[in-house]
Amino acid sequence: KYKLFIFDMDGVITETSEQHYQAWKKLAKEINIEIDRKFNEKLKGVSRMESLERILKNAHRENDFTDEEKLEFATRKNDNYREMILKCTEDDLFEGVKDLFIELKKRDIKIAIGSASKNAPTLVDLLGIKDYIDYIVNPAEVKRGKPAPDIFLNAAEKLGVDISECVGIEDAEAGIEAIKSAGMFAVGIGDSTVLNQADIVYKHTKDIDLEELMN
Ligand code: B16
Ligand code: MG
Repeated sequence: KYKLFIFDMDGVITETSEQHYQAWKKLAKEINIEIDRKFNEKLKGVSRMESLERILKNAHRENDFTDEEKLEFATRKNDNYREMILKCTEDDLFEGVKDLFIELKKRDIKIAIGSASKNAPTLVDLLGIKDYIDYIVNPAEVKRGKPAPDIFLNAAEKLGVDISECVGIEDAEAGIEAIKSAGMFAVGIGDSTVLNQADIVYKHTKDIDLEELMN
């Protein structure tokens, strides 16, 4: 029935939102802006530059900086973030992910990563899952980020799989919206009341039931 599973990364196969938060918090502090964990929820699944825009806007500082300065802020944040994630190992992979990948491969189903993160290839390496992944979407290559469908459509196109044979797995509302507007089957990970646009929701990635999905 399905020939390609496209996984979001942050919140689906691992959790790097804390590192994103710490790196943004550090950068924000350097330009006299405070952010908290509640606000960080608004940055999940959002691209690096858009995250920075949201942080500045929230502090009413969006007109205080040149594009060049903003680029420097984003680079500084990313340097901090990369330093933090370099400590990631296979142990940081969510429970059940590896077994799920093995099961998908057994069924000859392709696996792609559809993350908004430009650091996805680094994390895939560190998490030790490179051998299972057929394709990692390069978010720099697609026009629009989530909730636009581009990231998911790009994976299907590159692997030559029909949209009707694709499943997208996401933990963020914007991600589910992206999968649905791509016309794919959407699996939500998290709270079913929040991810109410998804076709099916599991609390955790380890709860994904392939028998249920494939029948
Ligand atoms: P980078 P996902 C997203 O990952 C994160 O949730 C979001 O917080 C981050 O800003 C974005 O990636 C871009 O990341 O700065 O590494 O390019 O959930 O789409 O896997
Ligand atoms: Mg996510």
